[in-house]
Amino acid sequence: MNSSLPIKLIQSLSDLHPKPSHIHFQYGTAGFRTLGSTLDSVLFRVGIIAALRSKKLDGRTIGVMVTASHNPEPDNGVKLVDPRGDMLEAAWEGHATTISNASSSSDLIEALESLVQTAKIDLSKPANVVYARDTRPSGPGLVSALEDGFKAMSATSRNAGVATTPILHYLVKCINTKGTKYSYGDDSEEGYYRKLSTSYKKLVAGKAVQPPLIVDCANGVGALAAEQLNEYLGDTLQLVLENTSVTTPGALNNACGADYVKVSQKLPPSLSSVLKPGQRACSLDGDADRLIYYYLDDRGVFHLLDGDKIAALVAAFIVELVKVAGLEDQIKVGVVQTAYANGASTRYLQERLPVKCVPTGVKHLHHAAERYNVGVYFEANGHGTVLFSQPTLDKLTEYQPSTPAQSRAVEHLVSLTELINQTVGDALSDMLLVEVVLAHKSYSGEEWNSLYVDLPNRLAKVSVPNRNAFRTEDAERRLVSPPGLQTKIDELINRYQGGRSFVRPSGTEDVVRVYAEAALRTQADELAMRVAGLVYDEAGGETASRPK
Ligand code: G16
Repeated sequence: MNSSLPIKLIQSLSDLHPKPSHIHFQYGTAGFRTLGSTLDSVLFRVGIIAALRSKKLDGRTIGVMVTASHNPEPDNGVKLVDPRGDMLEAAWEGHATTISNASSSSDLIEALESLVQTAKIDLSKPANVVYARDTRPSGPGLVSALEDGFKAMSATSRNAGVATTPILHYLVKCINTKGTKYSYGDDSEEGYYRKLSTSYKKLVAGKAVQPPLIVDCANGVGALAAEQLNEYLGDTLQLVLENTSVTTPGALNNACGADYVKVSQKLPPSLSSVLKPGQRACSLDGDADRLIYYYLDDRGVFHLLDGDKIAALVAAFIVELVKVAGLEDQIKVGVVQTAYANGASTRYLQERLPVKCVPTGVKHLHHAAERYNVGVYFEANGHGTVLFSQPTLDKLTEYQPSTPAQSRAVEHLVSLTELINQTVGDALSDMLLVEVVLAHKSYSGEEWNSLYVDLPNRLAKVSVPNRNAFRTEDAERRLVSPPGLQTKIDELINRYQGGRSFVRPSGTEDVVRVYAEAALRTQADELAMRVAGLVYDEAGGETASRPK
């Protein structure tokens, strides 16, 4: 067996994928993400890194997802998935950044040799990877660069084709748990649809069938998956799929999808003639890992049911089931949010449950949620899931209920553990979860929305020459750099009743993000624009774009 890097092979393949000299790549909030046309060398190198990560973990299968999720269509990206189906270990994000920036093939080999040494990788171990891509036009070309990376390391690879990000995470976990007592499911797309639809049917058995649900698929890969899921659901839930044009150039995430709805706080224009007052609708994002619900009231006014509202709905439902099951002393539920969580949601949840605030990025929320018996995590943008710890799963299987009501509640909890994609936020799994709770509570969108009243809020973004000049602390709620800017922001906040605002660099787009909320809509808008103005001035005016 070979115990050194195949230098000649790497060198010759790497020469086919030169790094553009003017770009610095960074493994950010959700992997590498930038203009698809610049990512060829990154994909090749990620292929090698995935193989090395697998070797480091004794040949366990690593996932690679080629997607830029909510970003505009010309962007693309790539992220690595660890064997449990969760995000790449943080230390390796640094390795990935270093390796992606090696300027020549020989520098690349030097960087790889250094990683092999520092991470103590036994190169004689096998390398196994599974990969997928979303529907972006740049996807096929980038995938072939990725495959060259696998080839350079003689990795065994499985192509999962065009799939949603959560399906890829699901496959990774299934492959790595296959044949063990922790088997997560059948490692196929069909296995995924079967697992979700079977548990959904169990959970809604005996409940009135919900009226059809309108699903805005963002013209992305979620359209293909939702179509499949619709068939498995049969007449237990009818999904009316909209924005399903996966091959129309420029359509992806354009004036539709979860990010559009959340940021603009309005209906995708394409739904205006489709959605009737009182009807439920939801939007997925470009790779179907985020979900936002909404409805129009009797007067046709739009109401948003975002990730915070999903967290409140779901957490309350699980707490109630745990209580009915007679397990409230043994199973503790906690919630994880980020600074973007609406202040009203945080207050609502804190009155009922432990709540933790962490920096943006599913990886941060996921790790914090793992510390609870049941950890409910959702970003306000609709990205999230629920994690049941292994001891909790064991407890649910071993528990001997003493009444029929307890028994039913435990069965429901067990079915929820099957319905929820516990590897990562999953729009389709989360959608079924929401539908289960609505069916059980007989809630309309309006009743769900009335759990608490959102504080008016506004998101804005400012393009700046160097977003890394903006550094934060306290779970991104305060800026430490540029010096003095936080003091100016604080002074502004103090002028607005119920004012809260923060500024942070995006990890997925080349912008600085601004969030603001206040007691009144006009004030939230004004505060956001004024804070964005401060960022714009600080960044040097001329080279920054006007806040949007
Ligand atoms: C990704 C991350 C999310 C994050 C979002 C925005 O979502 O997975 O956790 O909230 O980017 O991040 P940022 O504000 O740093 O740009 P997605 O759906 O685009 O993969």
